[in-house]
Amino acid sequence: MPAEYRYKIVMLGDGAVGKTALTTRFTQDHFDADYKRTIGSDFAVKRLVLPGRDSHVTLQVWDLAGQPRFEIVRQSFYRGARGALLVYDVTRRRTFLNLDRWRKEAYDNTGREIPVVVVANKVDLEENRVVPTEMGQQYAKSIDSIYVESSALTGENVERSFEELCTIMIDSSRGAA
Ligand code: G3D
Ligand code: MG
Repeated sequence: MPAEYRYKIVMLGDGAVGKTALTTRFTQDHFDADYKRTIGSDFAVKRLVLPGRDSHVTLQVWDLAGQPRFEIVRQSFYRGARGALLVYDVTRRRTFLNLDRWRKEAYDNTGREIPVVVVANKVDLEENRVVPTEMGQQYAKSIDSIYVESSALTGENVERSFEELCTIMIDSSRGAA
């Protein structure tokens, strides 16, 4: 019998880095350029089978619009979160530099360090790229995390980002048990 897991995860990162596009691509397997700006917070559910792990995971993926005005929205967003995709846009340096702010916000709201995967999104825009691979890799390593390059537009590595996070969450919950 495969092991069954159920996790809530949150999408973190600056506005327009592709959090909603990645969530949509992952949960509905398509890229919707007209997907409405996230209002408040919202979640989608996806069930996945982890390759080589004999594990089934039901993921509740929470997506938030920027910095919500209401503290209550932020509290319910982070409540019970077990992991996060820390997303930046490889064509905008500031979104990379702000990753630590998002980690701090997650820490302040969950009271602990949750497992994260660093996601360098929009790698299809190679000609506009300003954050090189090595920089992202180095950052991920410095926070003891995993680095993935993705494109919500082409679908490249979208599923993998979520799968890597699931693997880390499973391992850390085993470690805690
Ligand atoms: P957010 O949820 O983090 O705020 P969105 O970001 O998912 O709303 O994406 C912001 C914009 O970037 C959207 O464009 C979206 O289509 C685009 N985008 C997201 N991911 C990718 C990607 O991997 N490659 C490219 N080329 N574009 C991407 P619009 O024009 O609708 O604002
Ligand atoms: Mg969004």
